[in-house]
Amino acid sequence: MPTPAATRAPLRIDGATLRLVRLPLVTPFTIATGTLTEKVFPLLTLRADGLEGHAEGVMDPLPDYLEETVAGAMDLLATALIPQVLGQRFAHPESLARRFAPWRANFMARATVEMAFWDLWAKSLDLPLQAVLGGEGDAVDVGVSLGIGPVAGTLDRVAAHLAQGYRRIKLKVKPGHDIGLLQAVRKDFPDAHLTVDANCCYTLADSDLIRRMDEFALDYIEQPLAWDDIHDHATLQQRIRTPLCLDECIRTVDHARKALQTDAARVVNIKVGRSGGHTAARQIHDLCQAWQVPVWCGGMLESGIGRAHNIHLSTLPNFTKPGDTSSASRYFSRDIVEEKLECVNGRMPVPRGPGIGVTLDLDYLKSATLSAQDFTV
Ligand code: OSB
Ligand code: MG
Repeated sequence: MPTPAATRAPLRIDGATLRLVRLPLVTPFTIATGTLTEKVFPLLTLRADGLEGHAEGVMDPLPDYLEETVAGAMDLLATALIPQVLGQRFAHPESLARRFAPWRANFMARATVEMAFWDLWAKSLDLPLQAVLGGEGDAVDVGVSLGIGPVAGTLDRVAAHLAQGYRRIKLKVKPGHDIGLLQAVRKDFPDAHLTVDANCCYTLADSDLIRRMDEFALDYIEQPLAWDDIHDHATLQQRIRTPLCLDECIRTVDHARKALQTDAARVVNIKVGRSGGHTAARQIHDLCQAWQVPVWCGGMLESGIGRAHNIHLSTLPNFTKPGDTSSASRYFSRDIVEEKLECVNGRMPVPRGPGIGVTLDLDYLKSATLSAQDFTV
């Protein structure tokens, strides 16, 4: 529910800009399904009353994380989602999200519009996004997600990030790059908070192998099985001691409810950009809190715009495990926002100011923009 202070006369969306942006990654990022060397994403700006709200889409160019793609989302945004809200008045972001209710799935594309409106709406109230979401605090605990690479190099990266104060290390795994990696890392770092993320690359036929991960005292195992299979995760949880954490499987509040009811997730990774936006992300957060299931905020290698959204969301009370929102400089040599989003001793400061608290670096954004389309009423 909106807090009493967070109400206002309806805002009319009187313009929008949809850009396709490309940023090179400092180092390639490899997960079980493939390697990213650059980040290509839709960046949406919504306008009202002389204010602007921003958000980015978290889909990949290929449907290798979930089914959405950058090209598909750009088309859906331009032909359906943006026209559905342009010229319309909304008193609250929840009423905007309802405009998309008749349509199926496409939660990342929907989230792009919904999150841009949350930023705009918070700015219209002159409040930080965290305040209108119901979060508090100046900084959030974070860890890092380390992509797949040679074991020796991974050991060096684990050491370097622990030395920087990161609160947990998440290792990407895949068949053939799992037990041996864990043996090496656990031997050198006996006390580190360690997790693994399989990005859906195992099946129930690998239950014995996954059970061997119990001996490494992992905080949790993230998304070992198929992206759409809560049921099989529930079966797997009966066979292992380590808590399961779901990522890809949780795209709606209903998915979260089913996972909790079947004991398929004892931890939940909430990604606002994967779940239709802040309204649904907060509902998933609240539901997990009621079940006493801890959550943490995942990431999708976002630019400063998506990163700032993630940080604000992470200030809600049930985000009790370190998230993936690490320093922007780990991903990009230059970001499209003016502010530096850098961790201090494993804590990411919350950007100050209204809305998401970051501003576009328009010069650099221009050079990183592949296409731009303006929408007016
Ligand atoms: O599964 O969490 C994931 C990156 C791309 C696609 C999927 C995932 C990830 C990460 C990186 O783990 C998180 C981040 O540092 O932004
Ligand atoms: Mg994941």
